[in-house]
Amino acid sequence: MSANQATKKTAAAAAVEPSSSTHEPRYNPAEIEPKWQQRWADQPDLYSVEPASSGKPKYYVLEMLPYPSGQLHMGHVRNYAIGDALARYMWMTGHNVLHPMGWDAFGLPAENAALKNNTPPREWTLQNIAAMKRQMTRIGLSYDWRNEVTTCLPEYYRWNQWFFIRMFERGLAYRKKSKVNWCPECCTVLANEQVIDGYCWRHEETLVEQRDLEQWFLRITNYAQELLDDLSRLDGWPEKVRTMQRNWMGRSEGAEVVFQIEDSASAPEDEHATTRQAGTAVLPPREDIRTSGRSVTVFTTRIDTIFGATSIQLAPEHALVKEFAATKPELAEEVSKLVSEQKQARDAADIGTIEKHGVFTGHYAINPFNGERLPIWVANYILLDYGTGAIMSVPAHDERDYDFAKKYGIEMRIVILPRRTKDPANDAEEAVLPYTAEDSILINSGEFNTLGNQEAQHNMSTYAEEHGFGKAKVSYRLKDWGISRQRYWGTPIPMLYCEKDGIVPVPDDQLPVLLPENVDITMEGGSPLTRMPGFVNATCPMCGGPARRETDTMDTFVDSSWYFYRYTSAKDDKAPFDTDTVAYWFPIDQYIGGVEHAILHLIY
Ligand code: ANZ
Ligand code: ZN
Repeated sequence: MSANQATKKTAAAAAVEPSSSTHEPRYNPAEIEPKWQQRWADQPDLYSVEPASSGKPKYYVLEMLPYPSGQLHMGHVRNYAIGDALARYMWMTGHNVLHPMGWDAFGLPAENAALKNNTPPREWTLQNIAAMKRQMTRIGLSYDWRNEVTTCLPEYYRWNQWFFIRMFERGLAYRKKSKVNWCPECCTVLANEQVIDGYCWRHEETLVEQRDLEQWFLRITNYAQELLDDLSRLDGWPEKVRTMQRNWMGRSEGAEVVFQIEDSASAPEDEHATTRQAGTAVLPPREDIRTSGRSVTVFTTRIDTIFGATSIQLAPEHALVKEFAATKPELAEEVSKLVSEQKQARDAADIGTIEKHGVFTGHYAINPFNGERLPIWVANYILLDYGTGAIMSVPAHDERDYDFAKKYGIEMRIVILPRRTKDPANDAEEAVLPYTAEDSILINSGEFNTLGNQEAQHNMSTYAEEHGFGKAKVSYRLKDWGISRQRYWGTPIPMLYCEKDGIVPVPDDQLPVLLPENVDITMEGGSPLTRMPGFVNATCPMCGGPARRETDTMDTFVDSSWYFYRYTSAKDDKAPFDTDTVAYWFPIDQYIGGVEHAILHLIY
């Protein structure tokens, strides 16, 4: 503001408030703020919760907890000013208010800062917390600091470990092979944030690969339907957020159908397969077919189109492909190309859009609805970890199958038409493919002809179930939550590996498994924990023999998946929280946070 403007403004103010001086500024922060800050500091309980016995109605204001980067930014102030105003309003209207704050204090930036400035992650983090807390206090945010939560301290993360072991005991925490980002130059696993457009952040010319590593998962898919159903109980949440969550869980109603695989030794000399390279056409049913005893199960949302299936497509890493390739080196080679194409696509969404490639396996499956022989292909657009990793391909009625079939000359057969169809033969002739409408009627589908697609889906699923080759099935996009990180600054996963007893949890009375300090953080060779014999070498609680300690740490979303319970009794050292106190404060009356957390953080 220029001096001139300032004078004008003061003069205007003076006009409405004649008592204030024209020369003194009306608001002098340097004078007035320290005065009130001191008054607040003199009353440390000013914003503390009262006991339930106060008889006042309770009100829980929860704000997303910040990552302690070192300085508040305007985004924080915007979010926290809302919570502050609300909490004050609730106090003034006679409520018992819980208005807590904490620090989402584990995570990669602390390790990067440690590398850069040679400060240990713990020290760097705690300094940042102190600085941000000073700022919050200075702007007068009304927090109950008695219930402060700092996720990187053992008082907190011991309960992550305790929860993990409880989940392990119930089969909800488990290990399986899964893909990680691997930089062949660094020889280490990279976090997603360290992969920039598919390249290593430290090696601009090195493409990051996907490698299989044994990792820990939480079985959140057990709760997919419950999560979805309960979205309708989230009154007052923006519809946008609920829609994002619904899409993330991605419920699909469809069917699984089992196709028997033909015994290739018994298969007749097949001119289609040999002369036209790859079994381009569907072959008619044969009386003398023998099956190999093997089968492939597909997931489809359009079982009503099954008479239009003209091939089976497998994900490149499907178990059956490995079997087929074991005796066929040419196939193995082609498949490994498809696998690496998928690896270079960054995520599932990309896989759907990459240039489609595939290879014929030389094997056939039998359509259980009409006995036709369908060539089995491997295709790069089929995901291993959705549905069953295998599909029936219906090129006349599916975009991706259409592109693929067109490229490889695979037959297309029309089996659905618009309901208004009077002359199916003619309309089929004139149909523009792919014809993908939901609302349609069946043709070329044997006893199911003329049914509407909904009825057909129902009848065909039932038919498959009655004949023992399929059933109605719901699939979800939601996947189990991979929580292993090959990093230092996180909660150690409290598990041991014993040669004799296998995977053994750390006994409760040995918790917390402390994260060691004085660690040499370098990027070389994965997590620094693997290079600390004092951490890795442990004793098996079952047999007393030597055991190796798990060196993976937990994803920081584990920390932020339950901090809002901890706020209700943050100093409890007997339990993660007290159920009576939680029962009093919950449900949270108002949550304030950014929409960027609508999925992942808020779902976990
Ligand atoms: C045959 C079919 C015919 C299909 C048709 C669609 C249309 P949503 O709705 O997303 O669940 N599919 C199944 N598993 C797959 C996988 N692992 N990778 C790639 N595609 C897969 O999609 C379900 C449909 O996506 C399934 O239904 C299957 O193609 C395909 F006219 O089966 B459908
Ligand atoms: Zn043992």
